[in-house]
Amino acid sequence: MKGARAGGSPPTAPEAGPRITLYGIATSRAGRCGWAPQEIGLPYEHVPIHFNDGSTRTPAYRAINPNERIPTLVDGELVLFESMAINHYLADRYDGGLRPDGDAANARALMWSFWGNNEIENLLRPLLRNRLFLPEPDRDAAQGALAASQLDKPLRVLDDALAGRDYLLGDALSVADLNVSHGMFWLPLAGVDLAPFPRVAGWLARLAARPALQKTWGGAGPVLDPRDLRPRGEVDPRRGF
Ligand SMILES: N[C@@H](CCC(=O)N[C@@H](CS)C(=O)NCC(=O)O)C(=O)O
Repeated sequence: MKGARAGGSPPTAPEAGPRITLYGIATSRAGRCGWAPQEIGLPYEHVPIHFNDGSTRTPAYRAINPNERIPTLVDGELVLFESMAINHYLADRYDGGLRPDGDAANARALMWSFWGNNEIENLLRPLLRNRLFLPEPDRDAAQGALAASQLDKPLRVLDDALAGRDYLLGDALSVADLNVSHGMFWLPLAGVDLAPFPRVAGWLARLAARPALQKTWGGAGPVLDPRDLRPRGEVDPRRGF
């Protein structure tokens, strides 16, 4: 049986209105957590707070996310931060086709999520800050170029992993695809040429065409919000996207 849950209780959809609340704008890492319930068909309340306008620094928000970062997901008594962990929870609890099929597949999905965090997102941060998210005078071109060149290796790994398959775990979409791909839709906007990685480009195009993702973007791709761009001096360099 695909994706039977070890814990036993059947996945349930809320009966009266959404019981899930997701904090964070869609073009941040919160976007991957909005994408998951859209795929699942799970209603949720969206509180689109931004990471750059002080909304993450209020006492009320700190009480649910002491990191002062987005996203945070609240499902009844459960409060979670870390976007990829949130998506694994949603897949496990509500499935909707995102739950990996069995222990080995689940382990591979977790492997890809940890990999995405360590090998891709750690590089996306300097890349996107210095090519998109900082105002032009504040960008460090050398840092952006270094991050772009360091992406070659993980992009090669991903391209090879996608040989003969449409999605990371095989023929079917899973939470692993949402987690690894989400920040990567910015790559072409940040000047990263995906032509040497045609399977990655095809996989991203396949995912970008999904109505569930387009709903979270509110269009065909991610769009910068003016609040994303804040001058040096106004932003703690350790914080932000
Ligand atoms: N690993 C965390 C990273 C969360 C994170 O850094 N979010 C950014 C927005 S994409 C943020 O809230 N930054 C605000 C800040 O650092 O002050 C996750 O995946 O949820």
